Amino acid sequence: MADLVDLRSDTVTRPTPGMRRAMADAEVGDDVYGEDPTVTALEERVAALFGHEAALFVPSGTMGNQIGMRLVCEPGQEVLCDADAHVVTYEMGAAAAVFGISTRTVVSDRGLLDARALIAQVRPRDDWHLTATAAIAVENTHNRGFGRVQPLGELQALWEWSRGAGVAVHLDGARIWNASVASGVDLATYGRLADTASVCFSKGLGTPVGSVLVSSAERIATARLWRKRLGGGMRQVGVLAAACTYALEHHLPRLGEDHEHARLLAELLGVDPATVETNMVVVDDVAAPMVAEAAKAEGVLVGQVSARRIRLVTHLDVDRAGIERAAKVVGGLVGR
Ligand code: TLP
Repeated sequence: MADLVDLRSDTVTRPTPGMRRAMADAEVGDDVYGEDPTVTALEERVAALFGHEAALFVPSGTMGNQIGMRLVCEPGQEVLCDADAHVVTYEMGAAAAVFGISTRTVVSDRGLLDARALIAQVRPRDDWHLTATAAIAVENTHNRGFGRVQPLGELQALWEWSRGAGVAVHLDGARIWNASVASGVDLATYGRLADTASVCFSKGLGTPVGSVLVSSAERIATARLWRKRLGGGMRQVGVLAAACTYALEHHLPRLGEDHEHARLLAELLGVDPATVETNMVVVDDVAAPMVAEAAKAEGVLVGQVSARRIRLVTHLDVDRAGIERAAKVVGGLVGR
């Protein structure tokens, strides 16, 4: 059988030979002592890219999100977000389980940020009865929203309102790179519309691990304590930071290819192209477990989002031939 085409997620990529060499060559030190030069350089670079003062290298997007939210929300206060947000869907209830943070959700149209709808739900800090809304979490691109890019106008409207209201904005930017490539909006513009932002290298950028949390210098100093407390203090971790630096230089510039592949896949599967803004293709009204199993038997892996929905995510380990093969296999199974 030809090589497996794994479209379950863009997290499944393996480090390329060039990335492995960069990892092997990395200068390292003990990062808990703040002595790993490769980590420090990455943190400085990412902070600058997103227009923030400081950054912290963390093991995962989940840790970046959860510490990011904790920096702007006290136990007993709430974070408001949309009902399909990763932070409340796929992070194992961490905000409540780990930090005592309450979350409240607003139903959205496939993840689309609606600043007014969120603002309308915000609860004040000075009421004796209510759980105060300390922060709003935004996801860009939106995972369960089929990789949708959030409209810049909505992000700006939320940010401008939040300054007067004293409510913080956290950005789950696991795939902010895809948003930037698709929209042409630069990373710093997105970064400046958030108090805290978590960005991932282990999705479209293809590293084996690694996320970075950006914010003010003061908040990042606190984030460093939280990371250690959670067991996320890492030692000679420049080997991983080097993979991230490599990815910024070699994989970020090619990310548009993944979007082209997603569009091609959608076209071949007869999926509405309007639903494909970045690197995800979602097919609805299918018997997801059956399709996933039968596709696997033919060497194509797809993600099951629900009983009736599959997700196919393009990434750096899948080329055009792989996309065509996947389309043939999956198209045959879903009758499109
Ligand atoms: N998403 C994963 C799964 O958890 C669903 C995937 O395969 O898409 N924010 C967003 C928007 C994400 O999509 C993810 C990962 C994360 C955060 C968490 O990143 P990790 O897995 O590094 O904790």
